[in-house]
Amino acid sequence: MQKLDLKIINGTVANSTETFRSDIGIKDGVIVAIGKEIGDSERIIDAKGQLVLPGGIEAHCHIEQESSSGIMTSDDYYSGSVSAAFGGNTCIIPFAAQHRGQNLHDVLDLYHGRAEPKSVIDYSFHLIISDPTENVIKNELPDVIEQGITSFKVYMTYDKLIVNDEQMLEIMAAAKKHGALTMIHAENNAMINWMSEKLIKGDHKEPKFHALSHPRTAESEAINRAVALSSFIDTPILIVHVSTEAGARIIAEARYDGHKVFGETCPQYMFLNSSDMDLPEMQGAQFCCSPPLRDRASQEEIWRCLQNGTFQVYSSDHAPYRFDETGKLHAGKKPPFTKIANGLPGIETRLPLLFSEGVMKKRISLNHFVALAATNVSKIYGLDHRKGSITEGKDADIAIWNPEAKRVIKAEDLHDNMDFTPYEGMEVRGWPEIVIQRGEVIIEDNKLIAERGDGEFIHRKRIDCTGMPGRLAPELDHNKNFGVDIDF
Ligand code: DUC
Ligand code: ZN
Ligand code: ZN
Repeated sequence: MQKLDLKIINGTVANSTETFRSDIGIKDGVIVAIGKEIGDSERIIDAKGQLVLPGGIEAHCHIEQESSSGIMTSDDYYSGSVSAAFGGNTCIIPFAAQHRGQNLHDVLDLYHGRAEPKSVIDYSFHLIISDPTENVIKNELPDVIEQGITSFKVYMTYDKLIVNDEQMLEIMAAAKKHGALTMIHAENNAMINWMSEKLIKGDHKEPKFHALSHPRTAESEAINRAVALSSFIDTPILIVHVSTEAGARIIAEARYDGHKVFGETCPQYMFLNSSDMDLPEMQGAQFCCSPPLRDRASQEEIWRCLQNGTFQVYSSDHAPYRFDETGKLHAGKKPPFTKIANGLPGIETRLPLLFSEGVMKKRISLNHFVALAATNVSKIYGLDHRKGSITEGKDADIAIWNPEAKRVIKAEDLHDNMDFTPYEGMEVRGWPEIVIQRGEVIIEDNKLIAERGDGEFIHRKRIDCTGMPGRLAPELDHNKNFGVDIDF
């Protein structure tokens, strides 16, 4: 028997479908043995009383990214990945953003150049598409997919990012043809602009009015439209950061009807609500994100939709803008809510919050937690050949959780480059105390052991829809449309 590099003994191991007592053997960065009596090892970690889980995969975060108004996130690939690792993650999928006029190859070169020398954990990118020219659709998108970037995000709002319905169809059709997934920021732009204008004209400019300016119906209308467009051509989509029950219900119904629709929600819609925005001075700006925080009843509804499987993905949507002139207050000390940078930090707190409020309070099972932390994302985003479960042959990406650890969340203890956390003062039970990436311990005793650039780019698989229900609209179906072949 070959000598192992690392062995984790006496722990309780959990995947998304089962929990079992076992030792785990690691060699050359890969899990090579699961069981008892698996041989000698250079190093042994005793995980008695601990939970041995797959490393988290954070599938929605904004790192070293310029917003469409030109504001840079406060985290670069070093601080962002370090913070992710301290929160139990071993892989991140941030966005590489195309701004109008940019070539996708240049965008990717830029983001590879940012991530490669700095990321301490493995990474991929989703590509934001804001300028779907013919060349982008016909040549650049297929190239990018070939390079292992198999998901794109499109925006139905924001004047500088928005794509119209026809452009969405073009992007979705290209994604279908070449095996990619389209992620959608679904909010009706006109409703938001209309409400914002009315509020500002009425002198309702404080941060809390941001929530009113993004009506619930703006979200559900856009989700409905996105589902109609994608099911028309029968291609998978994922609606990101869903904040309303109405939106979740459309996703649930679409899935019930056999359409390839996935849903994501985020901690801010489960642990925060719009009353948090009603703070003196500009402090409510810390809670401005899009879609916005909703009320307490919505929090419960979002929890329910997480429990019942309407959301397969749970991501932080970490969008770190500091509470100063580099971020939230880039447009002055007292800007109207329309000029406050949108987004909340949360890459380090995503999993501890869900573990504490979900697993420890018995709202979700440990296996469901693992599914949301890593496994579902690995399958949906084409990473499951490498990551997402504790299985022989997969990367040894593991987080060892102490379920009894108690912590109070404080900005000063977190490792991102932020000056606040919206979860300040919340008490959590359970924390990932040892984090292992491809067999190397990267976090231990509350210390970072990994070096800048230790993370690797992960080439993702094409999205395979085999086994997913779905059907083309009759107008596109050769057998039902007088035999016409529509080329798309
Ligand atoms: N959309 C995001 O996905 N993140 C932050 C802000 C936004 O509008
Ligand atoms: Zn978004
Ligand atoms: Zn986001």
